[in-house]
Amino acid sequence: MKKRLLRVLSTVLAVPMIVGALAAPASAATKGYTVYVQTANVDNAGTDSNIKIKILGANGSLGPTPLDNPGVNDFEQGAYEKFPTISSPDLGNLSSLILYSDGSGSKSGYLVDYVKVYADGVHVGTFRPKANEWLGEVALTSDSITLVKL
Ligand SMILES: [Ca+2]
Ligand SMILES: [Ca+2]
Repeated sequence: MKKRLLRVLSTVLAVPMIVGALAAPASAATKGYTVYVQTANVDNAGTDSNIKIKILGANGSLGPTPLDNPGVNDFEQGAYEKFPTISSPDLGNLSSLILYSDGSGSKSGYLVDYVKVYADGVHVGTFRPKANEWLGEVALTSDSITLVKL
C-alpha cells in the first residue's frame, strides 16, 4: 500500500519535471531580428552590390547573413527598407553591427545613414557608421564597415 502510494506520487512529481526538461530547449530564448536600413539621400549612395549584416550583442553574434528582399532593387538612394526577419538565439544587449559588400554592380559604393534593429518587434538599437563611411567603393572588392549604437 505504501509502496504504491510512493509510486503514484513519484509519477505525479515526474510529469512536471519531464515537461520542464522538454520545454527548456525551446524556451532557450530564440528571437526574431528585423533589420530596417535607411540609405543616405546623397548622389550615388545606393548600390546593387550584395550586402550582408553581422549583428553583435553581449551574448553572441548573428551572421554575416544577406540583407535581401527577393525581387526588389534594394539599397537605392534615400530608401528606407525592412528586411526579412532573421531567427537567432537571443543576442542580449546589442553593441554594434558590421555591414559587408562584395563591390558588385555599377557605382558599387554605398552610403548608409542608419540601421534600426527590432527583436520580436521591440526596438533594440539604432546604429550608424562612426564617420560618413562609404562601403564597397572599390569594384568587386570585399569591404566592410562597423556601425556603432547611438
Ligand atoms: Ca553607389
Ligand atoms: Ca540596388
